[in-house]
Amino acid sequence: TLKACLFDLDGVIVDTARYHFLAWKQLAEQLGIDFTEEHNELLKGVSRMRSLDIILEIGGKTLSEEEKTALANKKNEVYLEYILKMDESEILPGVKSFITELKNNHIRVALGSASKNARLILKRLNIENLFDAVIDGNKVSEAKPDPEVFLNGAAELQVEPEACVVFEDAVAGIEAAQNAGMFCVGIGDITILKKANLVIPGFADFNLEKLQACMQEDSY
Ligand code: G16
Ligand code: MG
Repeated sequence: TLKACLFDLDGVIVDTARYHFLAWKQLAEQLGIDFTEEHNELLKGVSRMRSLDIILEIGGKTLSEEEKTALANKKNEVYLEYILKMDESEILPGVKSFITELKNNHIRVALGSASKNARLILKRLNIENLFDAVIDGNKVSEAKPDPEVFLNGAAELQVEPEACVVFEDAVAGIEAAQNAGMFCVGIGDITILKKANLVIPGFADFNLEKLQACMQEDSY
């Protein structure tokens, strides 16, 4: 039976990918690297340092660790300027009422994000109090598709992985959920997220009853 739901942040609760893109784009331009929205897809769900490595690979540049740390910090400062302007209106449609429905049904809720800024974003969206646990980029060492982030979430909630459902928009995140032995709901395009147990375009037309019906049907 379902006891807990674990949510990815970017692409599931809020669309911060746009702000990551604008901040990386600004940095790439300063480095003389042409960074496009198509390239940005490669960064989804990936850590900050790995994102920088991908951009440097695109531009064919090699830098020292010190230089990379300075650039990653610089990008984050620009990103934070966007984040600090966010408010509740940026929560994606239906997700807040779905989480509220889970809480009303005594299902525990956690965040499982690669972002080190996750708590700040939850605060800006005024939904930090909805989460029983927050596992973010400060708490994990292994990036998705490693299951660490979701296994830590289950452990903090004191729920066995088999009783957890993960909501993810990135392929690496879906793989992480599967590596953790959890039922996974993909948020987005079914042709990209085909490995998920269930794929929905968003939470607008979704509820707990539908989730439970799909979990029963699934051979999982
Ligand atoms: C998010 C984004 C990634 C970003 C990562 C790290 O992950 O999808 O693009 O690189 O966080 O973010 P930060 O630089 O804020 O630590 P998720 O797991 O929430 O989708
Ligand atoms: Mg995501």
